[in-house]
Amino acid sequence: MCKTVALAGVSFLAGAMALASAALAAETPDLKDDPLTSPRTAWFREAKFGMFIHWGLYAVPAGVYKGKEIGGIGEWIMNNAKIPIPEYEKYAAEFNPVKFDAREWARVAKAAGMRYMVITSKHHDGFCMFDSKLTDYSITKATPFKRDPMKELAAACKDAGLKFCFYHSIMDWHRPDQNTNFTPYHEYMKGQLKELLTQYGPIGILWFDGQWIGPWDRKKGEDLYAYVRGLQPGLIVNNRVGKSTRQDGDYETPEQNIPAGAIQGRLWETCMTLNDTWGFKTSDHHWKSAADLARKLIDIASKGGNFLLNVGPTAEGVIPPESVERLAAVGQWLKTNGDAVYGAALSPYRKHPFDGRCTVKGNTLYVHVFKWPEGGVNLPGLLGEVKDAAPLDKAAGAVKWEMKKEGERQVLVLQAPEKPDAIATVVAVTFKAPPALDEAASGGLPGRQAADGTIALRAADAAVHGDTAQYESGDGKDNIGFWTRKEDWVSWDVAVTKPGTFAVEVTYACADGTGGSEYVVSAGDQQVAGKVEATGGWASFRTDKIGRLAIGKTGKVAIALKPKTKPGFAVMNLKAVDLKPVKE
Ligand code: FHN
Repeated sequence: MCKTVALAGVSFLAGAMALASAALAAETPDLKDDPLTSPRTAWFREAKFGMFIHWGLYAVPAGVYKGKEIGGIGEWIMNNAKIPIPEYEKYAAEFNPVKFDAREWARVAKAAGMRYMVITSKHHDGFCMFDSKLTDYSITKATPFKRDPMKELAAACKDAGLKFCFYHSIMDWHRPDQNTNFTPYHEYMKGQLKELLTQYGPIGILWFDGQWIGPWDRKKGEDLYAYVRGLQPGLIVNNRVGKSTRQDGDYETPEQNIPAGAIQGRLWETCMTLNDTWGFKTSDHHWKSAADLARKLIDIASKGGNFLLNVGPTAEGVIPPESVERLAAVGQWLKTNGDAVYGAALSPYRKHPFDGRCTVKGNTLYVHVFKWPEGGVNLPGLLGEVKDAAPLDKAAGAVKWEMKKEGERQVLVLQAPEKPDAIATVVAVTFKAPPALDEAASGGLPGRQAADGTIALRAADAAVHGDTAQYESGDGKDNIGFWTRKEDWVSWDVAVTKPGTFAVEVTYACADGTGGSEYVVSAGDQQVAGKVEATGGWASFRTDKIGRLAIGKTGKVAIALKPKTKPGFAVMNLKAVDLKPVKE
């Protein structure tokens, strides 16, 4: 009896341990999985398009304080208007979003063709848009609304088939103690993240922000990454969990701009406003058009990225109608053409030889034509045999196509259909095998040599190598910036048709006190050295003639700019490298 019991006991114990270890295994995340290929990120790589929502107390002032319009983005009003904490807290008593309807917000996202929703659980102002046991500074305890909108949105997204995700700010203006003794705030933040990751169901992404504060560092970011993944192993975490370098988190987060091309070795997602502010401002009517938004999505997809497009709901809980209208139009286009975006891979062209973009899926090259030129679209350098070419939108009519020989290379010519799409006509070109490109023959290299022999290399076309340097645009910026590591460098592949000797000119900006970095510009085994001088500001550009380079052959040549030293905070803001032929 005893033996049986013993045996039974042993098998019971073994069973329990097996269950426990299975549970533990489920709870022990694989922190080393590669985000580029892990099953954990498959939904993100398929989704391509998500809704960002900035919603909080800042929607009450909506950009106005004491009767004055406050400049800057709406959710920064506490900082920009220098509103003292006790003063700002008073907005909570006015925050009663009686028109909030979680299902309507999920419907708007779905109708836009969005596949996930990232909403501010807590922005920099520290106000919690969820029910927390760790503070009374929350929507459930400090406002007449009392409900937990995050609970309602989690349910609505589940029913709508949208991934529900949180934005969470590390910086917290309601906790100024974080700047003097970070520990108590650190525990508070981790406690709230535990609430968010254990009380709202499966969470797709934790979108950190406000990581730039002094007390935060990459080690804390690594620990926090492991902590939140331990709570939900399937979670995706952005690079702002650390210090937003390419070593932090699972993916890059370019903001308000679209990189020149794919970010080598990393998933990435551009976040962008629909007007100019993340949080609602009554005065901001600078809405992007539906066509512009859809083309941005296409551009991003052609470079292998995701698009996180923001709405800023009002204090009543309403998504501005101008946003709803534009999102619906983008969704309408995606209804017909979504196959060319969702789960599509990046274009074989780094520089497209027509006004449009390409994406790829299996044996199909999707050609997204924004504007049809006279004579049709020419796609040089494609390899392989075309089986068919037809618009995804059957109502557009047929597309005549022809694969021509042009010297050594093939050129696919697509003629416009009868009814091209105002946003983009997508032509599905089916090959017998996955589409491939002879880049040198395609004319689709980032760097090109002009008829006069000049080689003009722009920041927007550079391949960026390293952890922090990145292309930045908007507000007068069009340069490689955030260049805080001398190990980071940039390059361009150029199709050289006219070899020779070139004068090298470098256009850059550098704030006072941060000059002095030495660098080399190389082409093949040739190189010429330069030194960064302070120019008076990160947007005050100057051009240095740094010497001469010889390029002795035709074909694809890699031209690189590599720092050698970095005495200051950053190397430079690089706008361009120009190689001008020298008459020997
Ligand atoms: O300061 C925030 C800003 O308010 C907004 O949340 C954006 C969205 O990515 N992130 C920070 C600025 O980089």
